[in-house]
Amino acid sequence: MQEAGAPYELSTLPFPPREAARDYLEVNPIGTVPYVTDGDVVMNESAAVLEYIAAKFGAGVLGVGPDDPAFGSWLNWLHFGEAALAWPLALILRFSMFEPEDRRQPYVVAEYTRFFLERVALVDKTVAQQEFLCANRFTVADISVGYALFLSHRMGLGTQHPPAVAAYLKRLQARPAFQAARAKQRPQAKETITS
Ligand SMILES: N[C@@H](CCC(=O)N[C@@H](CS)C(=O)NCC(=O)O)C(=O)O
Repeated sequence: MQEAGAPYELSTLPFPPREAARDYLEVNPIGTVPYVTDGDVVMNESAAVLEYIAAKFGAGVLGVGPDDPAFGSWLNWLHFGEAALAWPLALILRFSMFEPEDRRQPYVVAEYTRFFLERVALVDKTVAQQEFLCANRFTVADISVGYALFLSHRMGLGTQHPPAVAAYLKRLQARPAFQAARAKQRPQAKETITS
């Protein structure tokens, strides 16, 4: 929404909400984030939310249309971020940090770290040759993949990002909309963590 220059309201939650914010289950029974509403529309799949925002608020510049030769590549990267990159990170986080110590699983963490980094190598090949993932411009596919890279960086995996990926993530983080989104999250995140 920041990239689209559209207004939005943000609420952050302690994680995982199914344990730390039980009331949230009344809103989203599966307890996951993100959870997005727009009037009567309710969505909880990240790639679908990005496609929705691009189509509805992106004024044609955040998405790629079916007549564009980059359409297939755009859809692929848009889904790659969530369907290939983000879920191994969720497993790593869960079994290295969120489970009680006696249920942590170093083998799962090591295996899915390897798995994640193999997939990052595919991003590396692409961003070593071009500024953005597809269409020669920034799109919501860069948000999808960029989010997973950003999360992995925050988890301490940034030192294992190949150089072109590290440079790509830096480019994304320098974007004014990224900076503005972070500034909006920060005060709420502080409150959530200390409460
Ligand atoms: N496929 C969903 C995944 C949503 C999801 O599982 N989110 C994780 C965080 S990455 C979550 O909320 N987990 C909470 C839990 O495991 O209870 C998406 O596209 O966003």
